[in-house]
Amino acid sequence: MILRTLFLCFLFPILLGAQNSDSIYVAEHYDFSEHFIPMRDGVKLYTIIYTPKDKTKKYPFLMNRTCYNASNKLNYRLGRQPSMSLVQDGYILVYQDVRGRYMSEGTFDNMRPNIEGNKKRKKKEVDESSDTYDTVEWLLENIENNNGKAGQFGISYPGFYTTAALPDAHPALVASSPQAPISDFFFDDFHHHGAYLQSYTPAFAVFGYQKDSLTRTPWYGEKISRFYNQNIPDAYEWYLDQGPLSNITDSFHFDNFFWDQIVEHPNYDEFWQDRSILPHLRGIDHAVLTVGGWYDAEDLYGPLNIYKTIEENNPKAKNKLVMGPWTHGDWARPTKQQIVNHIYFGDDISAFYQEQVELPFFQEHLKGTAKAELPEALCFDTGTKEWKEFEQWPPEDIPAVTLGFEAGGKLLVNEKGPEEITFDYTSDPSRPVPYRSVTEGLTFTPRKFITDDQRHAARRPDVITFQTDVLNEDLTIAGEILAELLVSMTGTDADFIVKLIDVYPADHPQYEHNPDNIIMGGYQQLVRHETFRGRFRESYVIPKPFKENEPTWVKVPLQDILHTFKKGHRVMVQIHSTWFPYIDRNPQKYVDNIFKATEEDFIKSTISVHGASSITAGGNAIKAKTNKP
Ligand code: PG9
Repeated sequence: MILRTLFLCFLFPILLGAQNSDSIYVAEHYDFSEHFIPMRDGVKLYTIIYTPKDKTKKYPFLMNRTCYNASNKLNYRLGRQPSMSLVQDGYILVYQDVRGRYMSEGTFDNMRPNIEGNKKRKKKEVDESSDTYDTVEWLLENIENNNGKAGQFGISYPGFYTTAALPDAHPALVASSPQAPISDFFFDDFHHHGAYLQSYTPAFAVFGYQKDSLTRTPWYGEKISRFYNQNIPDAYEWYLDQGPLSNITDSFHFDNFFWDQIVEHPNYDEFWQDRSILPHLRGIDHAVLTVGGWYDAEDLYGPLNIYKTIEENNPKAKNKLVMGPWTHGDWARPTKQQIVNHIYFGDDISAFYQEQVELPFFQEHLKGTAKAELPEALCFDTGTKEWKEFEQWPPEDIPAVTLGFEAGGKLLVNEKGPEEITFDYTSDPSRPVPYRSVTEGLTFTPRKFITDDQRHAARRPDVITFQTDVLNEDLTIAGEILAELLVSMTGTDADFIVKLIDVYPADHPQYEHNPDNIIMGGYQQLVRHETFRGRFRESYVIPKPFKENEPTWVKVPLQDILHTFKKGHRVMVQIHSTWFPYIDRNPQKYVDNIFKATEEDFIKSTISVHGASSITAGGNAIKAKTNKP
């Protein structure tokens, strides 16, 4: 016993390197094993399994399938996935490299399309659903001391794998938590309604890796590493200096199959449609807890639309939604103070979620040791900074508001503006609207902009800005937002960026937690934004140029919010047509594929937004007025 204590207290941490107490806990309470699990087509998937040492009880499986290297979970370093609340509650923890990634055999396919078909166990075709099915079957038969039940969770791309297991799920799979899941790559991550997120370009590094190599370490490729490793103090100027996206293709074209897919499929063609998991979310009868962050700049479309699609198509599913004041994956981090850029939302918000939401969810469905009593939708109001419970999402008992535009930059509430006026600006792709209020270096993916101050944009002539009078009472907007813009232009193509902004009163006090000592008086906090590439206004599949100076409707669906604009604040809307380098520049002269546009294609365009335009904010605004996702 003395030697064991000595090992654990002194030698073990040294052996594990500077491991934290979590790793020591895992090593003390779990046994580790590695496996190559055979799928129905013979391909073997590398799987790491941690089984509780205490054999007096039987445990459910809790599985995480990933394209980001299961080997990161070696040496008891689980990286807070799942949370320590779950680790201490005791589960058989399973981490698997998906087909064709890292140590697993087979060929990787980006967002591998789901193969429709009941009970795939009788079919030889494979997809993520059948791979998960076969994995659960093998675990039940080969891992001792299991209680016959399996759960799964995943954040981001792993969240897609969690979702992709839902159709034709194994009967033992009874609890799933897709967290910031990708649902459709044409609306998540790299694209926003057809516009490319240029600031995301370094993120391709995670896919600069050779498809078929059996390796524990990623291979980023020499050229993409240039993006990944260099110190660029001003991404706005650097990307502008790069010129059109076609120059970026030349920079790291041969290292990256994913970039080639983006470039060769600029429209919502079958390549992207086949990879959306949304059309397959049927026949689901087990518990699903979908989690997202209101400030998740990578995957916000995914959690909202996966929850809504399951809700619409699966009456038997015990389908819940949690939306917190988080950026990508914050809820899984041990963050004490939840701060997004300069905005402080409160303490222990992630701990609350881990201990009071996620843990009881899995305990209830995998062990029967708790009754989670979760509401249908648990959503954080980012204005009042408090959790609110809803019987449905979007709620129908909070009325949607209509926002209209009047001369002089007046934003009207529940009133449309005069149709005869127009609001004109000249959009110049050589001097695009910066997406940050400060100079920012190269980012792996964009984050801080999402609650950033918008005063730098409000002062630009190529941004049209409208704001309400000072609110004399709180105004809560809950649900979807749809901007219906009647526009005309001297060019033949354009993007439309629509922003909803919370304007603080001039005397707003500083925040308690304000590491950058930002003056909050007059702060114009971005609440929600969206970019719509106008060529897709009639169809994401068949883009269409604009006719010069012909008034044309463009409907811009913004992601849901739950935000109370407090008494004394104002509501602001900004509309413009460049937002750089967050969004790639639209040449504004129609070309078939903007990824292949050349310098000569880029033109200035005078754009008019007509007074008939308006925004509907709240409830099912998008669903009610469009047939688009
Ligand atoms: N959705 C995020 C991502 C996807 C693809 C490339 C880079 C990032 C994620 O999985 O984190």
